[in-house]
Amino acid sequence: MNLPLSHPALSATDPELAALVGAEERLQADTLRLIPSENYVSQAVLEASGTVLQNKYSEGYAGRRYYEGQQNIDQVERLATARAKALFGVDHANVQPYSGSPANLAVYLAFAEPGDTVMGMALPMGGHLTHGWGVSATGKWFRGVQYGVRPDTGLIDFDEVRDLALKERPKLIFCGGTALPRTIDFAAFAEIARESGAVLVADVAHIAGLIAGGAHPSPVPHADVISTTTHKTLRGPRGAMLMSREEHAKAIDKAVFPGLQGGPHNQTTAAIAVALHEAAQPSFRDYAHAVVDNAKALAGALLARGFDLVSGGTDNHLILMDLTRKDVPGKVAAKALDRAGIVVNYNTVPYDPRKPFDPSGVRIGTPSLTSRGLATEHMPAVADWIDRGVTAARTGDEDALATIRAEVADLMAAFPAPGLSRD
Ligand code: DSN
Repeated sequence: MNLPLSHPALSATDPELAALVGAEERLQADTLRLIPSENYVSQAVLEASGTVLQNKYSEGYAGRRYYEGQQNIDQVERLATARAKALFGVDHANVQPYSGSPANLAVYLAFAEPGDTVMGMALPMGGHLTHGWGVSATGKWFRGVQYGVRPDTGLIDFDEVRDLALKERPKLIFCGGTALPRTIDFAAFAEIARESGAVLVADVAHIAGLIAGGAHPSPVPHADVISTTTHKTLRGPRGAMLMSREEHAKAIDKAVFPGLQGGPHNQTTAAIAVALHEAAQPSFRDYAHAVVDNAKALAGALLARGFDLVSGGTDNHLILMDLTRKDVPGKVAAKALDRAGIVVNYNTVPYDPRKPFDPSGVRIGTPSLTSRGLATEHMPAVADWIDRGVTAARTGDEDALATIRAEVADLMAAFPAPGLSRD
């Protein structure tokens, strides 16, 4: 590996900032990145997102802009849109949302009025802030009612979801979230949405790449609207997309622009187009399946080491560990693992008796390590480092953390990261 990478203009103009970029490149190369919502984009995606498309204002949509000079930008956006439609098999795609939260807010604008009831999974159960949780604008401006998972299984109780939907008659029902280790049953949600007269929104931000690669069932044709970020398992730039049936296309487009946003970030649209092209290749199917295989192998290795996993394991890219029985708070463990070169995030677990800023759990996932080529045979070593790191967190053994950090860097050096290696 050839780090730091050369950024000649940046280094000449702003060496202070260039040094920070170089340090981040080194960090991403040397560490085992296990945050399930992160990944490594390809060099092609990186290049597309750093182009002169940055310089252009393009309010409106292809062929219907408020600024001239769109000869190329229109084609870029049409390409991204066509690729999204083909990859996910949808009638309509809007690639302009700046990220996941604005994308979801656009859905509210398209289908609900302030004060309307909306339903989603509670944040501490694995949902997302924008699914009507109280501290979010979506919970302040709308009346959020929330479902969870069963305490005994860690799984969604569809009888509870149905009862709540029929009682509350929400305008929108969100399925999906940020800490869900199990397959989402889109058909079951669709039936409940139909019975209760709600618009079903599948927020597949975490699993979009798995869906594209055939490693998770698709929300098509069950969901009315599909919302996703583009930078998680889909391995694109930081951005988002909204997809739907034709009947909702106008409402969604109007909500994104002019309802909520100004000019689209054209350099991001270009990079989304590249990522969608990459995700349509046969090798991406292999990637998506390898992400799940790795997560299952890692879950098995953690269970063998006495870790409690919410729902008892995983069907996807994500594992939620409850460290209560390990006698280490999630935050203490996450910070110790960070010192050991293993990057995770602390997370609430369902029915967590601790506070969100100091919860009982740690959330991990396999998208990034799989992008580097690690396979199931490496998962026992990863589980072993996590186990030793959590033990060292409990005992305050900084030497043990330093030893793990060196071992991690050693393995990572053998698996160059996309976007960070120049051969
Ligand atoms: N921040 C994202 C995640 O980590 O899952 C959700 O918005």
